[in-house]
Amino acid sequence: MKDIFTAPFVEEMKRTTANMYRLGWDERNGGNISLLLDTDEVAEYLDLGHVIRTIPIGFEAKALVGRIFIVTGTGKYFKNVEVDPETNLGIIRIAEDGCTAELLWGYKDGGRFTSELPAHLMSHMARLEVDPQHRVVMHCHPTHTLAMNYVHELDERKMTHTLWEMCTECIVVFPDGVGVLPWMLCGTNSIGEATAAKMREFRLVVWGMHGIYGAGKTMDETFGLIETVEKAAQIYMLTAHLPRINTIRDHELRELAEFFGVDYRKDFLDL
Ligand code: 2HA
Ligand code: ZN
Repeated sequence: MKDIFTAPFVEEMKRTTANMYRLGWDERNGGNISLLLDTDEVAEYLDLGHVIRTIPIGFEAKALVGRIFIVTGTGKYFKNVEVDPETNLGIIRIAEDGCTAELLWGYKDGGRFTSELPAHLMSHMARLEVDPQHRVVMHCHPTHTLAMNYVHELDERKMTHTLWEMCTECIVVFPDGVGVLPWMLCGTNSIGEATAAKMREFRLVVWGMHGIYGAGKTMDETFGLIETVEKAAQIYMLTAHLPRINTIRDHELRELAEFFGVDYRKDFLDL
């Protein structure tokens, strides 16, 4: 059996949480990540017959039975994952009943997965239906994206359009746009269901006045999506109070999308 502390997926969780913390996206216990793992790969590191304990997940995730995830812990700080992954992360398998998580590793202090597990698992189910290669769900509180929520309409067409205008690469990176939810109580099945409904259409979902969710095939893709939105939101916040003299026009956004061959939300442009 290989040493779990050297597993690429543990390394990736450590590296990503550290990056997000240093970017200021995950203050205190803010943010959470779940990564769908390959069962055969996990078997190289863990005895899959050994369940440490079981934890109820609070809803039924039938479509994920048998699937294994590495997930950040509730109340845990991203800044601490790097130094103590076994306390701050856990590897769980969705049990046969679809309602229980079997802990295979981690949450060493008796902890459990993020309170946002409903939003994560429901988003995984939604994304896997539209993209079998999907693997990652990531949530955080990026500063400028959050600031933008207070001064920009929480409308997905308008917000996507504004973000696309802020950096040339935006429409190429997230041609599917950004879904937007109003402020909702977090940690609930309801916000999970609302997030998953948006995830059928978008890989990015803004939680009004809270933060953002990203989904992707890899950690880099997902991180890159959020990073690009955050950069655009930063440009917006640096310029929103100034007279706008120049902008990228809608016909130029279309030109970009067509040149790079991306399937973009044509209904989000005024052409
Ligand atoms: O886990 O970010 O939304 C802390 C949060 C809740
Ligand atoms: Zn949050």
